[in-house]
Amino acid sequence: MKVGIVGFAGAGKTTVFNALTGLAAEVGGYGGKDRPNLGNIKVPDARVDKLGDLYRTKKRAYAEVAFVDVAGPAEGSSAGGLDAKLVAAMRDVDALAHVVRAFPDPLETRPTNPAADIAAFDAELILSDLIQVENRLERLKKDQKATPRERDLFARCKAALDAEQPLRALDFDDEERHLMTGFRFLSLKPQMILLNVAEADIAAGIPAAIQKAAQARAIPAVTAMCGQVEMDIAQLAPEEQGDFLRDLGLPAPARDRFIVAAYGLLDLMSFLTAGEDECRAWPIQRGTKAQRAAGKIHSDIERGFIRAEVIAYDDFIAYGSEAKCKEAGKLRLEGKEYVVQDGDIIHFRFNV
Ligand SMILES: Nc1nc2c(ncn2[C@@H]2O[C@H](COP(=O)(O)OP(=O)(O)O)[C@@H](O)[C@H]2O)c(=O)[nH]1
Ligand SMILES: [Mg+2]
Repeated sequence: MKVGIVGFAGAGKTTVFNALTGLAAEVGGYGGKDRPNLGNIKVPDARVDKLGDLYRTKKRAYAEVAFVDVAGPAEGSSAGGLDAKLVAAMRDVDALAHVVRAFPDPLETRPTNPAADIAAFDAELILSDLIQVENRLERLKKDQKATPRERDLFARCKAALDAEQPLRALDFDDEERHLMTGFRFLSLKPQMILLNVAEADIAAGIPAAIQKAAQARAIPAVTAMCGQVEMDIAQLAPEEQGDFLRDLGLPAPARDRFIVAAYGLLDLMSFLTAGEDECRAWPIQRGTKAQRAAGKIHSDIERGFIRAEVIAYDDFIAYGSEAKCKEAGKLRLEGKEYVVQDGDIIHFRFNV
């Protein structure tokens, strides 16, 4: 699962990527760079920390999200538009984190207008999808084997795109989604907005107009950060970060909030394993059943699955230990069809 850090040139994508990863990819690279920056980022999870403290173990493992900073448009492409290569690269990711510039352009070539950029970016995605949908409809017209269902589906897509509506705003059933998977439509991908604000606006919150613009486009999450400041924080030694944040009046780096939001955007959640040797968060797709979830840990556990012993995280914290949860009847035995919930602490029983 991969989140693409996308947006117009100069919006601060690479800066944000550096802030997330603590790496130092070249910022302001407007031309010549073909290879995307790639990084795996740990999803902060206070539950893992708390369990680690209770079990007195230093070994803690977090879920991870892969982020890719798609290479910037080649030199000479217009400052506003999206480069074709960039559009193609976006097909490859599972969700889009759209970095929107809300700080003054250092080159002063373009005005700062985040609401307009949100719409303009979506218009590019919609146009790219529309071309594909129209091609598909043409072919379906000639294809004797095409079903009315499929024709209707793509006609419905075309009507929405013609009306400048992203596909993510429509409802599709499983069969329809299946018919569409090969296309990897850009406007169907879950999208969130990362408003890249000036240092002076760090504490200001998200303007209502931006919040509204996002909602109108079926974009569920907006987070704000100052990419530049976050990048500086990420490049400090951990023990220096606290002082720096205090000076800025920030409770925590904004990147944590952003990573957690991106994790949700991928429709991921975590179940937990806890013990003296390790406390760990395991990422699974929402709706995953117990036997499949077991396979995340090891294929042997999935194959030999007998049952899952489950304690909800909140119960564990309320009662303080596994033994006390058992006494209170808070340890549940679940079968392979059980749909795992976020924060379930699970011990799998299995045959070898
Ligand atoms: N003032 C300010 N400048 C920024 C911020 N984020 C990025 N920049 C500057 O904007 C320019 C483009 O940033 P970059 O990350 O390369 O943008 P990209 O083209 O989207 O990858 C660089 O000169 C950055 O230093 C920010 O939060 N505040
Ligand atoms: Mg860049």
